[in-house]
Amino acid sequence: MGVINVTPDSFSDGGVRFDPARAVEDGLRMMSEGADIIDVGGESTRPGADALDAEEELRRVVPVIEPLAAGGAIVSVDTYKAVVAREAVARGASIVNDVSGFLFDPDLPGVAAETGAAVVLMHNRGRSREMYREANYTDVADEVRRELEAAITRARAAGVRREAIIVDPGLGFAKRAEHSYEVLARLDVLRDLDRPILCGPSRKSFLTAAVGTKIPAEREWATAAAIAASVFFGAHIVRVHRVPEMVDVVKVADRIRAAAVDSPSA
Ligand code: PMM
Repeated sequence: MGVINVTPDSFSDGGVRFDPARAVEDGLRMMSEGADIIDVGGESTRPGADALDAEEELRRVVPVIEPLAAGGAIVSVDTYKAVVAREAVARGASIVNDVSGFLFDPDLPGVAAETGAAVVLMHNRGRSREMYREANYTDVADEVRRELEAAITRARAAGVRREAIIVDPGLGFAKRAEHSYEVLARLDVLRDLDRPILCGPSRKSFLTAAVGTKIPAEREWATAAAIAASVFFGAHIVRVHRVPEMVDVVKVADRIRAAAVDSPSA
Protein backbone atom coordinates (compact mmCIF):
# COMPACT_ATOMS: atom_id res chain seq x y z
CA MET A 1 0.00 0.00 0.00
CA GLY A 2 1.53 3.31 -1.13
CA VAL A 3 0.71 6.46 0.84
CA ILE A 4 -0.50 9.66 -0.81
CA ASN A 5 -1.10 12.43 1.73
CA VAL A 6 -2.95 15.34 0.11
CA THR A 7 -2.17 17.68 3.01
CA PRO A 8 -0.09 20.83 3.39
CA ASP A 9 1.34 19.59 6.71
CA SER A 10 2.10 15.86 6.42
CA PHE A 11 4.82 14.89 8.92
CA SER A 12 6.10 12.14 6.68
CA ASP A 13 6.38 13.73 3.25
CA GLY A 14 6.37 17.45 4.05
CA GLY A 15 3.19 18.23 2.10
CA VAL A 16 4.62 17.86 -1.42
CA ARG A 17 1.42 16.22 -2.65
CA PHE A 18 -0.96 19.02 -1.72
CA ASP A 19 -1.18 19.69 -5.48
CA PRO A 20 -3.73 17.12 -6.80
CA ALA A 21 -1.99 16.73 -10.18
CA ARG A 22 1.26 15.83 -8.41
CA ALA A 23 -0.59 13.48 -6.05
CA VAL A 24 -2.22 11.63 -8.98
CA GLU A 25 1.06 11.40 -10.87
CA ASP A 26 2.81 9.99 -7.80
CA GLY A 27 -0.01 7.51 -7.14
CA LEU A 28 0.10 6.21 -10.72
CA ARG A 29 3.87 5.91 -10.48
CA MET A 30 3.55 3.93 -7.22
CA MET A 31 1.28 1.47 -9.05
CA SER A 32 3.83 1.00 -11.81
CA GLU A 33 6.48 0.48 -9.09
CA GLY A 34 4.49 -2.40 -7.59
CA ALA A 35 1.97 -0.97 -5.11
CA ASP A 36 -1.33 -2.89 -5.10
CA ILE A 37 -3.28 -0.27 -3.13
CA ILE A 38 -3.00 3.55 -3.01
CA ASP A 39 -4.05 5.09 0.32
CA VAL A 40 -5.26 8.66 -0.13
CA GLY A 41 -5.62 10.89 2.93
CA GLY A 42 -6.63 14.55 3.30
CA GLU A 43 -6.29 15.09 7.04
CA SER A 44 -2.98 14.86 8.88
CA THR A 45 -3.09 12.30 11.68
CA ARG A 46 0.20 13.33 13.30
CA PRO A 47 0.02 13.75 17.09
CA GLY A 48 -1.36 17.17 17.99
CA ALA A 49 -2.84 17.84 14.52
CA ASP A 50 -6.04 19.87 14.21
CA ALA A 51 -9.20 18.16 12.92
CA LEU A 52 -10.25 19.17 9.43
CA ASP A 53 -13.82 19.80 8.30
CA ALA A 54 -15.30 17.15 6.01
CA GLU A 55 -15.90 19.54 3.09
CA GLU A 56 -12.27 20.61 2.95
CA GLU A 57 -11.16 16.99 3.30
CA LEU A 58 -13.33 16.03 0.31
CA ARG A 59 -12.01 19.00 -1.72
CA ARG A 60 -8.55 17.53 -1.20
CA VAL A 61 -9.13 13.82 -1.77
CA VAL A 62 -11.83 13.57 -4.46
CA PRO A 63 -9.71 15.10 -7.28
CA VAL A 64 -7.05 12.51 -6.45
CA ILE A 65 -9.25 9.44 -5.87
CA GLU A 66 -11.24 9.77 -9.12
CA PRO A 67 -8.33 9.73 -11.59
CA LEU A 68 -6.46 7.06 -9.63
CA ALA A 69 -9.49 4.76 -9.59
CA ALA A 70 -10.12 5.50 -13.29
CA GLY A 71 -6.47 4.60 -13.90
CA GLY A 72 -7.08 1.14 -12.41
CA ALA A 73 -5.82 1.64 -8.85
CA ILE A 74 -7.38 -0.02 -5.83
CA VAL A 75 -7.87 3.14 -3.77
CA SER A 76 -8.31 3.34 -0.04
CA VAL A 77 -9.44 6.55 1.62
CA ASP A 78 -7.71 7.38 4.90
CA THR A 79 -10.57 8.95 6.84
CA TYR A 80 -12.53 8.46 10.04
CA LYS A 81 -15.49 10.55 8.81
CA ALA A 82 -18.66 8.91 7.49
CA VAL A 83 -19.44 11.81 5.11
CA VAL A 84 -15.98 11.64 3.55
CA ALA A 85 -16.04 7.84 3.30
CA ARG A 86 -19.44 7.78 1.57
CA GLU A 87 -18.41 10.31 -1.09
CA ALA A 88 -14.95 8.79 -1.55
CA VAL A 89 -16.45 5.35 -2.22
CA ALA A 90 -18.97 6.89 -4.65
CA ARG A 91 -16.00 8.43 -6.49
CA GLY A 92 -14.07 5.18 -6.77
CA ALA A 93 -12.43 4.26 -3.46
CA SER A 94 -12.99 0.63 -2.49
CA ILE A 95 -11.41 0.57 0.97
CA VAL A 96 -12.12 2.81 3.97
CA ASN A 97 -9.02 3.13 6.15
CA ASP A 98 -10.16 4.33 9.58
CA VAL A 99 -7.36 5.26 12.01
CA SER A 100 -9.90 5.20 14.83
CA GLY A 101 -11.11 1.60 14.37
CA PHE A 102 -14.72 2.85 14.29
CA LEU A 103 -14.35 4.88 17.50
CA PHE A 104 -14.55 8.49 16.31
CA ASP A 105 -17.60 8.70 14.03
CA PRO A 106 -20.62 6.59 15.03
CA ASP A 107 -22.02 6.85 11.47
CA LEU A 108 -18.97 5.34 9.78
CA PRO A 109 -19.72 1.62 10.43
CA GLY A 110 -23.16 2.01 8.81
CA VAL A 111 -21.68 3.76 5.77
CA ALA A 112 -19.05 1.04 5.43
CA ALA A 113 -21.75 -1.64 5.58
CA GLU A 114 -24.05 0.16 3.09
CA THR A 115 -21.36 0.86 0.54
CA GLY A 116 -19.89 -2.64 0.80
CA ALA A 117 -16.38 -1.16 0.95
CA ALA A 118 -13.58 -3.06 2.64
CA VAL A 119 -12.47 -1.46 5.93
CA VAL A 120 -9.16 -1.14 7.72
CA LEU A 121 -9.79 -1.07 11.47
CA MET A 122 -6.69 0.46 13.02
CA HIS A 123 -6.03 0.29 16.74
CA ASN A 124 -6.14 3.70 18.41
CA ARG A 125 -7.40 5.27 21.59
CA GLY A 126 -7.71 9.07 21.93
CA ARG A 127 -7.88 11.75 19.24
CA SER A 128 -4.65 13.16 17.75
CA ARG A 129 -4.23 15.93 20.36
CA GLU A 130 -4.44 13.62 23.33
CA MET A 131 -3.35 10.19 22.16
CA TYR A 132 -0.13 9.88 24.18
CA ARG A 133 -2.22 10.37 27.31
CA GLU A 134 -3.89 7.06 26.46
CA ALA A 135 -0.59 5.19 26.03
CA ASN A 136 -0.86 3.13 29.22
CA TYR A 137 -0.60 -0.61 28.84
CA THR A 138 0.31 -3.62 30.96
CA ASP A 139 0.42 -6.02 27.99
CA VAL A 140 0.28 -3.90 24.87
CA ALA A 141 -0.02 -6.71 22.30
CA ASP A 142 -2.82 -8.40 24.19
CA GLU A 143 -4.68 -5.13 24.78
CA VAL A 144 -4.37 -4.18 21.10
CA ARG A 145 -5.75 -7.60 20.12
CA ARG A 146 -8.69 -7.27 22.50
CA GLU A 147 -9.48 -3.71 21.41
CA LEU A 148 -9.31 -4.74 17.74
CA GLU A 149 -11.67 -7.59 18.52
CA ALA A 150 -14.08 -5.01 19.96
CA ALA A 151 -13.69 -2.95 16.75
CA ILE A 152 -14.57 -6.04 14.68
CA THR A 153 -17.65 -6.52 16.88
CA ARG A 154 -18.69 -2.87 16.24
CA ALA A 155 -18.24 -3.43 12.52
CA ARG A 156 -20.18 -6.70 12.45
CA ALA A 157 -23.02 -5.16 14.53
CA ALA A 158 -23.40 -2.47 11.85
CA GLY A 159 -23.57 -5.09 9.11
CA VAL A 160 -20.01 -5.04 7.76
CA ARG A 161 -19.13 -8.43 6.29
CA ARG A 162 -16.36 -10.28 8.13
CA GLU A 163 -14.51 -10.82 4.83
CA ALA A 164 -14.40 -7.03 4.31
CA ILE A 165 -12.36 -6.39 7.49
CA ILE A 166 -8.59 -5.80 7.70
CA VAL A 167 -6.94 -5.12 11.08
CA ASP A 168 -3.97 -2.85 11.88
CA PRO A 169 -2.06 -2.54 15.20
CA GLY A 170 -1.72 1.26 14.74
CA LEU A 171 2.04 1.67 15.22
CA GLY A 172 2.72 5.10 16.75
CA PHE A 173 -0.95 5.74 17.60
CA ALA A 174 -1.68 5.99 21.35
CA LYS A 175 1.64 4.18 21.77
CA ARG A 176 5.03 5.27 22.98
CA ALA A 177 8.06 3.96 21.08
CA GLU A 178 8.48 0.92 23.32
CA HIS A 179 4.82 -0.01 22.79
CA SER A 180 5.21 0.16 19.00
CA TYR A 181 8.28 -2.10 19.11
CA GLU A 182 6.54 -4.62 21.33
CA VAL A 183 3.33 -4.72 19.33
CA LEU A 184 5.37 -5.19 16.13
CA ALA A 185 7.45 -7.98 17.68
CA ARG A 186 4.26 -9.72 18.83
CA LEU A 187 2.21 -9.09 15.70
CA ASP A 188 1.45 -12.82 15.59
CA VAL A 189 -1.07 -12.41 18.44
CA LEU A 190 -3.32 -10.63 15.91
CA ARG A 191 -3.54 -13.88 13.91
CA ASP A 192 -6.18 -15.01 16.42
CA LEU A 193 -8.50 -12.42 14.86
CA ASP A 194 -8.38 -14.40 11.61
CA ARG A 195 -8.33 -11.28 9.43
CA PRO A 196 -5.63 -9.87 7.13
CA ILE A 197 -3.12 -7.71 9.03
CA LEU A 198 -1.95 -4.30 7.78
CA CYS A 199 1.14 -2.76 9.33
CA GLY A 200 2.31 0.86 8.92
CA PRO A 201 5.78 1.57 10.39
CA SER A 202 6.93 3.78 7.51
CA ARG A 203 8.92 6.87 8.62
CA LYS A 204 7.24 6.85 12.06
CA SER A 205 8.88 8.60 14.98
CA PHE A 206 9.20 5.37 17.03
CA LEU A 207 12.04 4.49 14.63
CA THR A 208 14.04 7.46 15.94
CA ALA A 209 14.22 5.79 19.37
CA ALA A 210 16.67 3.40 17.68
CA VAL A 211 18.41 5.53 15.04
CA GLY A 212 18.30 9.04 16.52
CA THR A 213 16.41 12.04 15.25
CA LYS A 214 16.30 12.15 11.50
CA ILE A 215 13.87 13.94 9.24
CA PRO A 216 11.09 11.52 8.20
CA ALA A 217 12.35 11.18 4.61
CA GLU A 218 15.71 9.98 6.01
CA ARG A 219 14.11 7.16 7.95
CA GLU A 220 13.92 4.81 4.95
CA TRP A 221 16.57 2.31 6.09
CA ALA A 222 14.94 2.23 9.51
CA THR A 223 11.62 1.73 7.74
CA ALA A 224 13.07 -1.16 5.72
CA ALA A 225 14.00 -3.00 8.94
CA ALA A 226 10.52 -2.52 10.37
CA ILE A 227 8.85 -3.56 7.11
CA ALA A 228 10.93 -6.75 6.98
CA ALA A 229 9.94 -7.49 10.60
CA SER A 230 6.28 -6.82 9.76
CA VAL A 231 6.43 -9.45 7.02
CA PHE A 232 8.27 -11.99 9.22
CA PHE A 233 5.72 -11.61 11.99
CA GLY A 234 2.69 -12.01 9.74
CA ALA A 235 1.61 -8.73 8.07
CA HIS A 236 -0.28 -9.25 4.81
CA ILE A 237 -0.24 -5.58 3.75
CA VAL A 238 2.39 -2.93 4.53
CA ARG A 239 1.74 0.80 4.20
CA VAL A 240 4.78 2.67 2.85
CA HIS A 241 5.91 6.02 1.46
CA ARG A 242 8.69 4.70 -0.83
CA VAL A 243 7.31 1.94 -3.00
CA PRO A 244 10.15 0.56 -5.20
CA GLU A 245 12.63 -0.05 -2.35
CA MET A 246 9.98 -1.52 -0.03
CA VAL A 247 8.69 -3.84 -2.76
CA ASP A 248 12.17 -5.41 -2.80
CA VAL A 249 12.26 -5.55 1.01
CA VAL A 250 8.88 -7.30 1.05
CA LYS A 251 9.85 -9.78 -1.66
CA VAL A 252 12.99 -10.90 0.19
CA ALA A 253 11.38 -10.89 3.64
CA ASP A 254 8.50 -12.94 2.27
CA ARG A 255 10.86 -15.54 0.78
CA ILE A 256 12.59 -15.88 4.17
CA ARG A 257 9.24 -16.14 5.97
CA ALA A 258 8.02 -18.81 3.52
CA ALA A 259 11.30 -20.76 3.84
CA ALA A 260 10.95 -20.72 7.65
CA VAL A 261 7.37 -22.04 7.41
CA ASP A 262 8.37 -24.77 4.91
CA SER A 263 11.53 -25.87 6.71
CA PRO A 264 11.47 -29.44 8.18
CA SER A 265 12.14 -28.09 11.69
CA ALA A 266 9.23 -25.57 11.55
N1 PMM B 1 -0.44 5.75 9.80
C1 PMM B 1 -0.66 7.02 9.43
C2 PMM B 1 -1.85 7.37 8.76
N2 PMM B 1 -2.76 6.42 8.43
N3 PMM B 1 -3.45 4.18 8.45
C3 PMM B 1 -3.24 2.90 8.80
N4 PMM B 1 -4.14 1.96 8.48
N5 PMM B 1 -2.12 2.53 9.49
C4 PMM B 1 -1.16 3.42 9.85
O1 PMM B 1 -0.18 3.01 10.49
C5 PMM B 1 -1.36 4.79 9.49
C6 PMM B 1 -2.54 5.13 8.78
C7 PMM B 1 0.40 8.02 9.80
O2 PMM B 1 0.67 9.04 9.01
P1 PMM B 1 1.34 9.09 7.50
O3 PMM B 1 0.18 9.04 6.57
O4 PMM B 1 2.04 10.37 7.43
O5 PMM B 1 2.23 7.89 7.33
